[in-house]
Amino acid sequence: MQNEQNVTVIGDVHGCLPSLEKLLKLIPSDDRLIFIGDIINRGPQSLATLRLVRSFGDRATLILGNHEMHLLATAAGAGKANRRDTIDEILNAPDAPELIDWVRSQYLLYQWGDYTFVHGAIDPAWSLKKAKNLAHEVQQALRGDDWKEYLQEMYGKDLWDDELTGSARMRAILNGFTRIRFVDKKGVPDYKIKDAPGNTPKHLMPWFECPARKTKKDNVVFGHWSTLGLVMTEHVIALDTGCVWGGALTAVELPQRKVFQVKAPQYCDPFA
Ligand SMILES: [Mn+2]
Repeated sequence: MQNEQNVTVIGDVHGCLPSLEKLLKLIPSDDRLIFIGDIINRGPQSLATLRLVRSFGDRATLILGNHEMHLLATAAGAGKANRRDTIDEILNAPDAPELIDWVRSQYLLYQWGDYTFVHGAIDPAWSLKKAKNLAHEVQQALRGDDWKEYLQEMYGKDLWDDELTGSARMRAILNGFTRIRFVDKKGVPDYKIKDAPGNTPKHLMPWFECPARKTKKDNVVFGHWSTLGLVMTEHVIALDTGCVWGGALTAVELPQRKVFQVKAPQYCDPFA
């Protein structure tokens, strides 16, 4: 049985507040909200977007995307500034400490009914049970007093291995949830390629099409991959439709899979 209340999952907002406000008008007001991550950065109103999502209190849950992790690492003094970052307004805000504390209390993996929500992927090598344990491990570290220390070496292309410890283990877990797009037939990620499927080397496939993937019978919802567009198959929902790039902001109401979508103005040029 599903929970009685519906849940609406919302794609990558990237600080596009007007599009989010328009979308929210379409969503039933008693739905719970799950933001699939990357609510901030790149777009024009990251601070106001973060404040709005936090103001929903128990109604909203945030899945941590690579841009939320980048915010946390930067707040921890370990961030590598990117010329397209628009997160300074958050870090300089009077309520920055509360906003950062709220972000680090959120989830790499969240479950509702038969659905599992992650920002980018579940590493094909992980069973659902293992993924839950690994997400929990990082979430506990982010919620702890030593979270800034924990994030000091967050950036790197580490691949998962059961033997990993320390910062390489943290990086491989974060990559497995927030950065994977393409993998080979054994499920090993390739972090270099970000295109839509079709322009990619023949030995690579989208992670969710990998025959070796251990979660292929689980229902997984994710964002992160704007060039993929809206995907809905028996077990997979992908809903980053590139609002910051001038695409659309998409939400899907569960369990009935009703789609809400608003066309979005372009704030970022993907080729700039
Ligand atoms: Mn992302």
